[in-house]
Amino acid sequence: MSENAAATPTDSPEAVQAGLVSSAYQQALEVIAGVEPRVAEATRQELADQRASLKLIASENYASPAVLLTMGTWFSDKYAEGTVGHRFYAGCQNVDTVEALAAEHARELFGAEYAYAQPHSGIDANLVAFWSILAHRVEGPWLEKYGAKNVNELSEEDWESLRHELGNQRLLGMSLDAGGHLTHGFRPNISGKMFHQQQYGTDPQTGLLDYDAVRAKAKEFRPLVLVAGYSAYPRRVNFAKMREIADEVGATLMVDMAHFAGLVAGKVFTGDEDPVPHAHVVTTTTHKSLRGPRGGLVLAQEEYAPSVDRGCPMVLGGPLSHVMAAKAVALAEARQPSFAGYAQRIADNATSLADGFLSRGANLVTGGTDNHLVLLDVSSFGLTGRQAESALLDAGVVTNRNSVPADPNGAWYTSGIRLGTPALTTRGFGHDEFDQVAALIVDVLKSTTPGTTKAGGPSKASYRLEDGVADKTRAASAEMLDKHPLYPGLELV
Ligand code: DSN
Repeated sequence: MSENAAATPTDSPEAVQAGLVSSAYQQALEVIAGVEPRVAEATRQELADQRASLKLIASENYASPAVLLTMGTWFSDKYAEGTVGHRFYAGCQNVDTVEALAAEHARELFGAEYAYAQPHSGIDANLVAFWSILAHRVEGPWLEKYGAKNVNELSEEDWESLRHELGNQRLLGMSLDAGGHLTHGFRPNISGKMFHQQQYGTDPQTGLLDYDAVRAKAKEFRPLVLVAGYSAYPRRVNFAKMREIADEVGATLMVDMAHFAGLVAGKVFTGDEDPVPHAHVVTTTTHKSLRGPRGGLVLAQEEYAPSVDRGCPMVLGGPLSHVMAAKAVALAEARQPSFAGYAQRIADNATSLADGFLSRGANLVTGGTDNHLVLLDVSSFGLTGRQAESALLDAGVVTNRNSVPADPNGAWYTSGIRLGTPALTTRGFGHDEFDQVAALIVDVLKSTTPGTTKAGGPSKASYRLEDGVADKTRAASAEMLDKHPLYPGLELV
């Protein structure tokens, strides 16, 4: 993906491949336009927009044409509830092939004992994980006590007691404003409703995880599930320590590695920083740093495999076979030796981005990064996250606003901007370009002033960006983006 099209001879394998991809999409868009031209037009425009902007959303990436094309097939039309070789529908032999391949690649790539490729998304993967932990730890022993093979064999009275027991378990996860995810026990999410939940945060001075504080909280709360993982914490986690804590309190350790799965796959995170050998259950999405299709995945240690396998019908319906096929393709790509280099560049580029901010006087939560993301505290610019996000978007820089720890502006306006390097690294941006990206962002934020409300008070949403700054930023970005084209050689007429 990072190859520069300008340097590619027309008969090279890359150019031939780009010609095939161009022709595939050209023809597909013509077929679509024959039915609903506005969808074809929006699809073309989306490519143009993505090509023309600096995509810094930490959870986004650009999947390869092979992955994207795999999603647009007749596998979409097939129902296949069940598991490989054990389906509730006839005619699933080809779905079996792609699901088994996705699971095999996932096991090999991550060194996992078991892989389940059916979850449609990250929240689905987490729901499968939660319910499989409940099934393994609570329902299983309960059935054994009553000598029942499954819940249908329980009396109404025992079933009622079991339902109460299942709904009476405790979960400890990282709080949203410290960088955790809303599926890790946040009250408005189902995870915060189905469990009694408590949250651990980060050290108020350093912004870093304090393992002693997590341990103390776990000892006091004694959760069934300890969740580690994050979506806005710019640092690595010691999963060996998290497992020690889980073991001390008899909890199951579940790690959500959705954001950093690519760094695990590329062996940037190894040893204590690799969650797979330490966690009982690991979940991920496949479309972030892993560069696959939009979907989820569960990895588990063998003892949890039978309950994970019951993801359907436990919380899932029919699997998205076309997406499982694309997961198999993406995971095969991630097993190529070149993926490790890509993953390392993601981390190196994040360091360069962070250094670019720090050298220009900006404040970063935790003072830097050692993963794929940076959390910029924009309050020193006199802005909310919402104002900063909007001004940057005007200038063609796509980010998302994000809470910082103990955020005075709450989760809607926020005081932070989250920036990630996976997408632009896919395009081939390197050290100097990420430094320049930091310079452009600081320039936009310094040129933005908060607006006022209708009543004349300070607004958290409106803002004014000095004239000319958006155009200047777009022009500087275009120079870099043109050097690193998205889908080099893909041309639509
Ligand atoms: N929406 C994803 C993110 O941006 O981190 C996680 O759900």
